[in-house]
Amino acid sequence: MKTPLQKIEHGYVVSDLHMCTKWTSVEEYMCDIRKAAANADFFVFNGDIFDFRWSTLGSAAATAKFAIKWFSDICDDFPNCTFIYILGNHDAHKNILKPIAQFAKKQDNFIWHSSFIKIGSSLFMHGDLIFSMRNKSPFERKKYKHRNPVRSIIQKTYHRVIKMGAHRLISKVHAKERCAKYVMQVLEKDHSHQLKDITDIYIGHTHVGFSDYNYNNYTFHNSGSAIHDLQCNLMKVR
Ligand SMILES: [Mn+2]
Repeated sequence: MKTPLQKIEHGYVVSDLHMCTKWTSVEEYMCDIRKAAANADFFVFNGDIFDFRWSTLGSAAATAKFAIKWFSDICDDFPNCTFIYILGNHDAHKNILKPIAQFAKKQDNFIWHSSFIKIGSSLFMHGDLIFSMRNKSPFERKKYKHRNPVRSIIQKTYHRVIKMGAHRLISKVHAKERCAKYVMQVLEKDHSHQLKDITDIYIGHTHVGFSDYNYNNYTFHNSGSAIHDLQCNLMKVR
């Protein structure tokens, strides 16, 4: 029987690594991620860690296989750290569900959830379920992608657009004030019971990193993104 998270003193969070894409800059951050994991009780990977839509691996199955291998390696390298994987819109794919559930069963220091986790007084969620109007509850992921990655020729075009700075431009729209205000509105509207004893809310998804932003008696944090030209915000959990 798994007994995760007995110690929650030292934790870290990161999100939006968008691994498997042409535009991930994850390699720049791996050294810091591993250093943090070496001294952590837990490490939250808060969604869009792998990118099934823009994967260069040719298929959803190959991308899922990569994901399991990646978590398997890091879990084995740091057995004293519990790794927590929350899905985002780019890794909520049908192909990952069965393998990740099987992996969690056999790996003692790994847990996952489709949409959120609470650790102490902190709430972690990727953020896509909050920003999606179609979704009823940000605490319950109902839909999963099923398609294979887009074709290589389209990826090349999209890569060119990213290189031109489109992502930085989109980032400006998601200023921290706006982001916190919107998240708060959604969570307090129908889900205020989920906020009991919560002081800190950690999200990703908008790709704009910020820490310690106080709004409405809560403290908001966003872990940014490891995409070229953007800043990945690896954070220590308060
Ligand atoms: Mn996302």
